Amino acid sequence: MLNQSHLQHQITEEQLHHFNQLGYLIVKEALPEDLVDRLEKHIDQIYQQHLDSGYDPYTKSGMTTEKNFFYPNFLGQDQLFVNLLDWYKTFPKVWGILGWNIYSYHSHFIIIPPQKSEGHGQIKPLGWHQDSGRVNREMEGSPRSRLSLKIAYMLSDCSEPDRGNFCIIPGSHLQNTLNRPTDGSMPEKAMPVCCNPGDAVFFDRRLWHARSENGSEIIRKILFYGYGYRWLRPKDDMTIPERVFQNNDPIRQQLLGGGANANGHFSPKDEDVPLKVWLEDHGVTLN
Ligand SMILES: O=C(O)CCC(=O)C(=O)O
Repeated sequence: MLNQSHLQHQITEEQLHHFNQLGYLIVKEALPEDLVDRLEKHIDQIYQQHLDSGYDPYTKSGMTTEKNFFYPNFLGQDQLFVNLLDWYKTFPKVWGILGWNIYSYHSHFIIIPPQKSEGHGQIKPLGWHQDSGRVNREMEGSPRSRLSLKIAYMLSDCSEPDRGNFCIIPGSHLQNTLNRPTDGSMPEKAMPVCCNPGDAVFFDRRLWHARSENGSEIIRKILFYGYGYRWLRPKDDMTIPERVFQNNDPIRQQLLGGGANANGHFSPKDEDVPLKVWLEDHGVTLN
């Protein structure tokens, strides 16, 4: 439920400038320690179930020897995950960047256990990419349009490099292509994001980013929440149980993909976008 705390955590001019110029923004201590612990327990349980069954939900086959774990579409798994959709320290910055005609089109979490293989430490190219797959081929323009962003919530300690850090190239969201060194080393200006548990990293979908190897003893855990415009198709199957959907207020229902009809994704009426109504009622005017 949105309240005064949300209004106090709206994006500042300086933060917006940072995000627009560099394609990312770090919000320190976005989540309190006890919430990080609870979230971590929940994803650990899901991970353990898959370790026990040996099934990898991403590849839809067996787990790899590294036991890396990419778990998409997790919102409907627990109310705790839904609660983060409109978290007071982060969500106001989402509406400050994208506006009010938005929802969560995609969520996933990624766990990377310490890598024990002999190959660790050798230079291997990272999987640098922009989000949204074919959009980056089929959409015209340079730079292409932003369309969406993600928030990465750190659940494990990534305050030093080599802990499976999320890696980015600041400012690269404005370039459609990336020069990758042929020897596999990091592209120019690439850097690991070093953050503590509870920190949140916002990033523009166009920002070139990659996950890196985990040479530490710490299991790397990050939750990713994607937000995009309501006319953007979901990337997830959006298997939100009806019970979970109904148990949430209209703004969360909007964020879970609710709306009166298809046309309302493009030309929303107030009933499609309770977030807009709430913002207007509280004196926040956005385009
Ligand atoms: O796990 C990571 O650090 C990278 C995640 C990623 O590439 C993505 O969310 O698109």
